[in-house]
Amino acid sequence: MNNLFNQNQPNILPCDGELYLIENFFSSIESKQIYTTLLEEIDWQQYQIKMFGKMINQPRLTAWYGEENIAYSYSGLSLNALPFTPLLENLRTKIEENFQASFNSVLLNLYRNEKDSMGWHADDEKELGSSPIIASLSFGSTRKFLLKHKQDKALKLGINLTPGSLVLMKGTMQHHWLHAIPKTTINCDSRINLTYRKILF
Ligand SMILES: O=C(O)CCC(=O)C(=O)O
Repeated sequence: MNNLFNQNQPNILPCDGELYLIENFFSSIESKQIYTTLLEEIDWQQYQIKMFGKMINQPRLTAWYGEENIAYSYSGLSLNALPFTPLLENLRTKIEENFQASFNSVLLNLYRNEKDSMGWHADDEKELGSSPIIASLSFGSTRKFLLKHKQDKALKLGINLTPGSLVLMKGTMQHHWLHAIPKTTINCDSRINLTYRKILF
């Protein structure tokens, strides 16, 4: 079994956690096929969240898939997982085989254009355990992934998430770093992101 960590994959974070970027985890042809299938067959939902006492649309569409009876709460939403589709299962297997990790669910985000975004947050929900491994795949348009250290405000990073790329977040990263996908002024088509996670209870 492959383990990409054994191939001297560099950690992009300077301290306090691990983040690995594997560009071309999927080829350009594979990425286009995966993107088209996900766009068509995923049950995309527009959820609302409460902000400053008002219900507003989340600035993206989302979906939640996983093994039976997996529920997940984030941003005040409580989601019950739909069963993995064959494609979601295949993507999971490919990541698990390459990293010797295991996942039981996936959160999908559809950023329809440059105005869609994800605010600053850490994936630190208690269901994920204290130092989760999260694998994040990107398809469609390239978007910027921003990172900032929670305590040391001078520590900031930005990486381009190109189609077919995989980001792996590990170790204490979620304790010390926030991440976000900001809106952009440059017009762009949609992007699909999948974050495979292991829900512990
Ligand atoms: O779209 C992305 O790359 C980020 C997704 C993310 O931060 C999340 O699902 O928690």
